[in-house]
Amino acid sequence: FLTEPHTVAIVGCPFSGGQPRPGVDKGPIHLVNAGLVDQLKSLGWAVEFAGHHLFEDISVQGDPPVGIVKRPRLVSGVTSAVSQIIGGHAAQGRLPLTIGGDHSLALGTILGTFGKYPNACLIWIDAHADINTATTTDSGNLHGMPVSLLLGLPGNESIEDTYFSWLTQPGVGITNGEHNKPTKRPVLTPAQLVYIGLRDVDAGERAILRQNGIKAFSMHEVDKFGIGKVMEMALDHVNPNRDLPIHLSFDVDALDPSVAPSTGTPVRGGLTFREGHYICEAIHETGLLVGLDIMEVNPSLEDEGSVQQTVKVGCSLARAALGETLL
Ligand code: 4U7
Ligand code: MN
Ligand code: MN
Ligand code: MN
Repeated sequence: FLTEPHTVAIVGCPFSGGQPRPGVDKGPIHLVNAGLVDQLKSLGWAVEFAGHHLFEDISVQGDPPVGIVKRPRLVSGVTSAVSQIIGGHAAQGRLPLTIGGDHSLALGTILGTFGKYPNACLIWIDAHADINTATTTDSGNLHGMPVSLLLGLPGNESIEDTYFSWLTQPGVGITNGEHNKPTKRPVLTPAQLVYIGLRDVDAGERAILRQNGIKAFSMHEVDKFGIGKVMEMALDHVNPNRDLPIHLSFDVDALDPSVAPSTGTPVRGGLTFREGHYICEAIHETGLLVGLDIMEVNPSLEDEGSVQQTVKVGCSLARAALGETLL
């Protein structure tokens, strides 16, 4: 990993199957219609965008819930397709920018980039930890569960083997003792992950974060230390020598609802406009960004003005992560 890619591939994923509210599948269309392609070109990037991925071939028939986990077959089908698309861009040296769509899509985006960059780190910006398992989830919505599946945490047995067996990396020196067969390993380890922006973490998720020693900077730490120091500490944790590739997964609900109102699960007390942009700018400054997600823009929620505001913020976060500066 030496060269920064100079082509960004915009991967539009109009998908809402990881949660119940219609409209989040219209997010990517709005972001592109707002001029995202030309905005990134103006920053000096070659931009590849070949239309949105409709995932029409993925079966929706016969997709019963597993326990309360909803639409496992659909989410699995779409996100495994996403992982192939993202993996292809990464393999070609392009920087994939996935625009969602709900955050279950990160199952695919992160496997995609970590397939090419297995030692990368994941910076997850969100009001939520999205680390419920099939056992801890109260909603059954897979957009609240991608991180637990990526980490291969216990509690997902009921869906893992049937639906998410593809969500692994080839094993490296790990063998299954009894048969001495190479086995698969999770996409991610807890040490490769850091959160910023959390403020709505379920009890089961808190236990998971604690038990796995996962580093998280909640809004409390953002208030206490300021976003500059928090970014430094976050990078020190997952990227101490500033030499590892970075995947940034940004859920717009990390921002305060006054900044990004049109999203499915808004939570008050979030990041300011500048705090959100500072995170993206600081990651750009590392020169290590290899994958970017802008997720959970839902243009069917709130009034037209709020929608425009949220869509514009989504575009400007992407621009900040891809090098837009203030001076
Ligand atoms: B998002 C929740 F219970 N934790 O599991 C759940 F609060 O991608 C919310 O961050 C998940 O928007 C939010 O359903 C998922 C809930
Ligand atoms: Mn969220
Ligand atoms: Mn999320
Ligand atoms: Mn949300």
